[in-house]
Amino acid sequence: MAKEVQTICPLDCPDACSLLLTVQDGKVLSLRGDPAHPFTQGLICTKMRTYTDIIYSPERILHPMRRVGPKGPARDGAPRFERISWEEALRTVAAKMRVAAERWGPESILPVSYSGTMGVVNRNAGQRFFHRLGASRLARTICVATAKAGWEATMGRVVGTDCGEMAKSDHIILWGINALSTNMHILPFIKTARARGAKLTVIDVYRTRTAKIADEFVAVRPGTDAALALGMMRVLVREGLIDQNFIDSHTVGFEELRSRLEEYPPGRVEAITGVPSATVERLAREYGRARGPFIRMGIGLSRHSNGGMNVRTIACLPGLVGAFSKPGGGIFQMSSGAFGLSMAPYERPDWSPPGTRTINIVEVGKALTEASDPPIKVLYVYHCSAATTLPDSGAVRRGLLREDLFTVVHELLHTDTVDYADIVLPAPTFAESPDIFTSYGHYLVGLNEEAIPALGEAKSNYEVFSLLAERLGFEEPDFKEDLWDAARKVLDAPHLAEAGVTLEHLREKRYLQVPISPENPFAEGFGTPSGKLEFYSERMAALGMDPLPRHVPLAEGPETQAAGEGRLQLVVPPGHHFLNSTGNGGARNMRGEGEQRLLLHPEDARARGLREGDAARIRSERGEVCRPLGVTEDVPQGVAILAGVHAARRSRDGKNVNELTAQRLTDLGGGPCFHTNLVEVKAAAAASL
Ligand SMILES: Nc1nc2c(c(=O)[nH]1)N[C@H]1C(S)=C(S)[C@@H](COP(=O)(O)OP(=O)(O)OC[C@H]3O[C@@H](n4cnc5c(=O)[nH]c(N)nc54)[C@H](O)[C@@H]3O)O[C@H]1N2
Ligand SMILES: Nc1nc2c(c(=O)[nH]1)N[C@H]1C(S)=C(S)[C@@H](COP(=O)(O)OP(=O)(O)OC[C@H]3O[C@@H](n4cnc5c(=O)[nH]c(N)nc54)[C@H](O)[C@@H]3O)O[C@H]1N2
Ligand SMILES: [Mo]
Repeated sequence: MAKEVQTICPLDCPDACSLLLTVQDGKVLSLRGDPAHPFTQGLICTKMRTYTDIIYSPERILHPMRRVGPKGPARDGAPRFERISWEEALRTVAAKMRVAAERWGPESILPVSYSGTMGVVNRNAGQRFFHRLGASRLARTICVATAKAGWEATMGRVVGTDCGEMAKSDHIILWGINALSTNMHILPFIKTARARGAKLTVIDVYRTRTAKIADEFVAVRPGTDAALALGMMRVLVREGLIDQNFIDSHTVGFEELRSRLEEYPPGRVEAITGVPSATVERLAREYGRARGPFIRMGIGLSRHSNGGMNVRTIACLPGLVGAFSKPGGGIFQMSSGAFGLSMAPYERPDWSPPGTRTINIVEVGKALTEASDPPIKVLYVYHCSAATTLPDSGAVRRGLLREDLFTVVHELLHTDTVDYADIVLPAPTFAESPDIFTSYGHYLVGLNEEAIPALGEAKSNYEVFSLLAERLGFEEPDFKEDLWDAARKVLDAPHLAEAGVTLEHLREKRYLQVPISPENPFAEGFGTPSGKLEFYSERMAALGMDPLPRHVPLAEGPETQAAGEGRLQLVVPPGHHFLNSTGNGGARNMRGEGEQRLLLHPEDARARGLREGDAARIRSERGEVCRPLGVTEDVPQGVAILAGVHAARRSRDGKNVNELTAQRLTDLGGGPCFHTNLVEVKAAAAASL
């Protein structure tokens, strides 16, 4: 008899859906959306609809293995791994860690993890283990750190108007977000608003799937959104389209901002952003006159060298028009700050010896190839395909090839990273492993219990660290707790208890809303030092940054190349059928995404003698890749697009897109600059593909 099991999607996506799995005889037959989930309402994305391909992928890692061949991708088809027992795997890993700690000090051990599972307990399962070990700490800044820091500068608390409020808006701006691919559950709200006459504007650097369904697409040059927002603000102020009452009572720094705005007349804004000055003016007027203006800001525009400033600047717009008090008006980027989970008692940062070094995940390439005091000797990678998703993957790969580096990879699937492992450990999918979940797109906490037994000998992150702790003789009772004990700790916070968000209640209901006012989470004030929305930020000044919003030229962009040099600005956004590099192991996702193509404007292709389907060589200061060309007017001149994180082993040239991206850090929060790249594009011999 088939039964349906309610679960939460583990993928790193703002929507954190509730999914119903049809299970029979310990096998997942299909997945569908849970119609009762208030935010996701039964809709399911293309990545999850086909997730049984991943659960039952021929590339699933089902047993612990050890490497028997050379490091790196297979060349001659010879087997490079042999099956071993869990006992042997754990003994080997523990022994390597012990020896490294003794000979080079525990900082020679580096954990690298990010977001294969968003389950709160499993995602953070290694924290207390590595802290107890005294290992190098990892700054997990690869995704939202810059957006968070930029948002905090203006708004304080990382929460926003509930996206459900969009349904009441009359003008929605999707700014730097391809929601149709990455946040599709907001589309029903937008549809409702449009049925009532609302306008949808999309601001992006190329015509995305989402831009194609909008009423208006505004193409902005990469990394120039702050200038666009400042230009809009100038129009709003000059034309009196502002809410002076809101400004007087809920913001600081308006007078300083007003003088700054004089530096951004429409002509200058057009020159920086490429947006015609008449469009800047009209967009500002539409925004200022809207009954309920709603901005959904994405994270894409934060992945630039000036990303923090971009986010901070756009976040000023609703402050000028008082959008928060207008029905359907407001702004949203992330909801993460609403959950207030109690992480420290679980993660035990107090166990990490004072002064322990921190390595930024953006700079893992550098750490593996350059760190010397001490060098990294043991690398433990879990739920992250470091060789594929981290920037400057050429440097990461060179590090992973080091013969004196011992690498453990705990994975579901045979990823690029597994190719470099000394020991491979099998992990379960979310269908096989319980956890609790928050979200960064809504305000619901969710819970998941196993729907099927683990395949093969898969063990969860949580289980593996408990076993390793035992092998290393860690006596603390924490390591003997079960997963639900850890979940209970994490949920132990007064505001959650007050709202009835407890483990017991979650086990019964499966998802629960955390307390927040959906219309205006800032009704009680902003979380800034002044308690107000800060146009002027003392905290930015203290960081040595401009306390006012401004446009900062990119570290690699039009301003940094000589006239006639002709390099293009490369942007590397997410793929529709992949979740970062997850999806490379799913047959239908692979088919849907197809081979990665370089997208160029017809003029840029012509100038290089390139036609549709030709092999193009794309070179940055970091490295080069070859891709077939797609010629399209969806991409503005001067811009190049390589969407999706296709695995190196799936690419004809054996390289992934992050060969081109840099380990450079953003202006705020120490995040990655995935989209700040100048590249040279040339015709290549067809055989290069
Ligand atoms: N299908 C799919 N869904 C995903 C993911 C995926 O890989 N695939 N990844 C998940 C993860 S981990 C995350 S963090 C989120 C990411 O979600 P977000 O970053 O919030 O959204 P994206 O849709 O990636 O939007 C990035 C958009 O920003 C644009 N962009 C780049 N630079 C600029 C700029 O300077 N200005 C403007 N205006 N736009 C710019 C890109 O072209 C792209 O369309 O999505 C999650 N959902
Ligand atoms: N070019 C380019 N690069 C990018 C991005 C981009 O848009 N363009 N996006 C960036 C962003 S926003 C992010 S968040 C990062 C994400 O980077 P990663 O954290 O590397 O994310 P994924 O590529 O999804 O890889 C996660 C891996 O975890 C495995 N996994 C899943 N569940 C489990 C589990 O329970 N246990 C274990 N041990 N393994 C598990 C999956 O099989 C998968 O291989 O990538 C970044 N890299
Ligand atoms: Mo992300």
